[in-house]
Amino acid sequence: MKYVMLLALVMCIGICAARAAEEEKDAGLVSEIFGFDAVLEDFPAIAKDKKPNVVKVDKQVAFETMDDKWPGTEYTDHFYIRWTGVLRVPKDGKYTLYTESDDGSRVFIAGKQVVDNPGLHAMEEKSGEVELKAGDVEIKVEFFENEGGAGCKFSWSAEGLEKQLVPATALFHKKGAEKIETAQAGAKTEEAKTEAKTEAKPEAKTEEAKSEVKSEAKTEAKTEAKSQ
Ligand SMILES: [Ca+2]
Ligand SMILES: [Ca+2]
Repeated sequence: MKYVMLLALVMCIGICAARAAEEEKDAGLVSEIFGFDAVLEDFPAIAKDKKPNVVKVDKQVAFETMDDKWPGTEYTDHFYIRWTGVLRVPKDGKYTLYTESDDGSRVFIAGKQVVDNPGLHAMEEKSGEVELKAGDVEIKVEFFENEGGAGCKFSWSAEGLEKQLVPATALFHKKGAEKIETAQAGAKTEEAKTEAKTEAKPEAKTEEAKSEVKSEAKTEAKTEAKSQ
């Protein structure tokens, strides 16, 4: 009897833990975008402490090639994007992952490269195979745009799973992972370019940005207080 109760307790803890783990994730991958002021002909080496220029969450990586500004940014050319989060795998099996991109892209699963689609080109597809277990696995999709059109699409297929864009129901990120400080909160691209050249200053700028935010918040608070 004691054994049965203990078993039930262990199972309950297991289920609760699994639920908690699921609840700690939000939909979409975190998209960190880095702008460059020169040609970008390959994946750039990004220093660990380098702050992205723009951070957002994308439900899917499903961008047809475009000449316009990349959604949510001022960038048309010379930028790099890193999408990170987890891929929710429906069942155990061998999966084929694909990127179709303009220009280069690649995919890492649990730190291991699965798709290699380098170089400068119009929309071009490359794929790689990987054995996956049902559940969440760490994923990183990288993409860079030099000039001309820019697009990136991430798809998958497996036995019983027809090739398709990886759906929003399979892409998540750890709650709060999107709260990444950007290189210049709200600064315009031109300013960003100047700043990038004088790399010593970003900290000072950030402090300024913070105090601006604070004073704005105060003004708002006052206005609200008055209206009440
Ligand atoms: Ca472009
Ligand atoms: Ca291009």
